[in-house]
Amino acid sequence: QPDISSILAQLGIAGYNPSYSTGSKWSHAANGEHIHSMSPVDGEKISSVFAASLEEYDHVISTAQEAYKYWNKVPAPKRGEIVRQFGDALRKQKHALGTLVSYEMGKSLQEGLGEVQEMIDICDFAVGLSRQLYGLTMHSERPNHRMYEQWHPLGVVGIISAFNFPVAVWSWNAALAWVCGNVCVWKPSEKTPITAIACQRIAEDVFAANDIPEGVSNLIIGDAEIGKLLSADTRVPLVSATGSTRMGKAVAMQVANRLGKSILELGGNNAIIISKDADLEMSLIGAVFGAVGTAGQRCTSTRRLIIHESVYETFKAKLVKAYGQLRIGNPLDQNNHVGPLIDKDAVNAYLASIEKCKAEGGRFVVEGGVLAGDEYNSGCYVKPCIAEVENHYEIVQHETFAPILYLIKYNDLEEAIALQNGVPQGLSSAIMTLNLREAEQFLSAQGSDCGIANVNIGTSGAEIGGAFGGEKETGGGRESGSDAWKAYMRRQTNTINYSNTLPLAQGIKFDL
Ligand code: UN1
Repeated sequence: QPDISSILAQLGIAGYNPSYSTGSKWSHAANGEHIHSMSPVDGEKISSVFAASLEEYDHVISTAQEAYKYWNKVPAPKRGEIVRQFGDALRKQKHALGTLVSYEMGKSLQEGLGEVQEMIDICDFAVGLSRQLYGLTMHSERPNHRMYEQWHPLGVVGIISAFNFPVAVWSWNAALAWVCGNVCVWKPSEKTPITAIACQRIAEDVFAANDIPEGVSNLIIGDAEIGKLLSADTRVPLVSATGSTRMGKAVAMQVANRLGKSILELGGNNAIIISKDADLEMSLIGAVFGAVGTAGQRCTSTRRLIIHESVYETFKAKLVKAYGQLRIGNPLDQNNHVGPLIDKDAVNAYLASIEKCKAEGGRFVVEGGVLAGDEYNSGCYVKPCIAEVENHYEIVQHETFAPILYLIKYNDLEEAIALQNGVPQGLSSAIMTLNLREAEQFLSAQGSDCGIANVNIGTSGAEIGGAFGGEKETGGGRESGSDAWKAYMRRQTNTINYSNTLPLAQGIKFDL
């Protein structure tokens, strides 16, 4: 077991039990409700924090608004320089933070470190971006006129993140939002507040070292109530939310009600099509990692395999064999493949899904179950399982955040694509094939309807350079790379007349 108290000390958060932070000041609420962070690894309490009160929430937002007045005047490349320093600070703390992510969330140490690497990568991306917030120039139809567009920051950006990527998803939003000139208010999952505190500490030291006033990076602890406040608050022009479709719909409706902007990154129900022309060894690694990695708790986790009937039995046998070799246990032990689920509620949801699947006619070829014994004391360790199902089962249409993999048989590619698209969610998708025609058909407009479509790669493990997000019930938002930054800014079209007359557009005459 890692020495968690020395890790908390190294991260500078030993004895921190806040309800919020605006940067330099950490509030230790006297009367807020306690939130205990329990590790799913061993069931031990890591530390406690407090839910922020309404007054504290208001204080955070007004501090952020004040900071915005300063921050939007800092030139973008200078903002990028500060984000560069933040990335460097993360490099120094990569091991400590990655270990804490693994211990608080339960993902493998490799994945915890990988998550911090994603944070570093997005900082590098944002630094470059800080000199590339480009607008277009257009030719005006009027003589001696110039037309162009520029991008301005929005103001206070609310970030609601989920437990499964407790630090990386915040950084995708925050690093871009900062270089764009916004200030951020982060509400992390109440299941993983300690890693959030660690990130905020790292960020605030960097801002302070650059004499930036408090309020550019803000953290607020709480449950769905804080999410509701952010969603309804006209002082928060953009809310970026990651989590369940149910949560996202609530956020979307609140934000839309005031015509605010939102970026939604919600549930996935990701499938890999395994074609008759697939490299089955490669497919096996992609499928198993996608299904059991992070104990099936990624939005991009592989939930369904749509397998060609000619390779179905062979591939099923390979899967069953591979699942037999999986080592489940402490995620900090690098010999293990699969760690725990986040908490006992998640275990119950997993068990309920298995029951529902059986009731609908699903046949389990690898049985699930909760593990018992010393090593599994937290009660959160479950067996990854596999069921043969029909795509239309209600449970198959639903995202269960657990390592339950569904197998579906197909015989022609159009049918496979229809099955892959035949769910309410639209995040990630993949085809395993060495056949160019199949690959291109899958990527065409008649192919996958998801935000992410891969060939000969699984559904999870996206790089930060691409835009990340999906369609339909996944929410439609895009975060991270490509031009996702535009969602954090407002576009302004500017037309300038340098003639000595006032010609009107469309040739309209208006003489006085
Ligand atoms: C998520 O599960 O919310 O593609 C994000 C991946 C990661 C991000 C997942 N880079 O699996």
